[in-house]
Amino acid sequence: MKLYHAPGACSLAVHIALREVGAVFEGVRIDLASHTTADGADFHSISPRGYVPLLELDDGSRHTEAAALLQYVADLDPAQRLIGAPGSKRRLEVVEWLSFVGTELHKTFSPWLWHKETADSTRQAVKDKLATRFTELDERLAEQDFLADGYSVADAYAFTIVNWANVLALPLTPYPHLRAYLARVSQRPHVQDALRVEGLLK
Ligand SMILES: N[C@@H](CCC(=O)N[C@@H](CS)C(=O)NCC(=O)O)C(=O)O
Repeated sequence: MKLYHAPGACSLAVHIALREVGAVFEGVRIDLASHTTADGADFHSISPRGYVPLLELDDGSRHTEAAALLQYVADLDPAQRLIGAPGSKRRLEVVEWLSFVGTELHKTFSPWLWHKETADSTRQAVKDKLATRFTELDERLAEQDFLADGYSVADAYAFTIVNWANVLALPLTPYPHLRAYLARVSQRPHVQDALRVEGLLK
């Protein structure tokens, strides 16, 4: 397998999950500013939308969408319990959180807060929406250590996206449980490995 990814981008979640299940994979780093691979190839010829993450399976097929890739990777080793069995309540819960992170967090941050041409009014509306979602997460994480019952791929995804608040200097001080959660997830050995490989550890 090959994971096309960029340091600290949403692809970090899939990178973490691949390590959690012990998958054998090659990481291919993409420069998202120029949409090129390290050897100068045009990334659009590989990923027509120009997006990471993209997972290339050993049969050569290419697949996208973080939430889908996370489910696929979690299923590679059910013993890791990164997602529940089909039809189980755990699976429903994990997929529910994957969808929440994808639609309520990931696509609220991105592209709006990453593009300097975003109007101030839009920027403020996005920050207000994120604040309500962070409050909800903070309340949940006051009650339990992870989003679902036990660590799952939804946590790899949430960890990756909520950390963008730190990069973008959005204060997380009002959310002590969310901050403790980020610290908890970051200490997982495979999360540390992924952060190290992506050059994100100080
Ligand atoms: N719907 C896609 C979105 C992926 C996405 O937004 N990727 C960003 C990085 S986090 C990207 O590659 N952006 C490059 C660009 O906009 O050209 C998914 O959920 O995987």
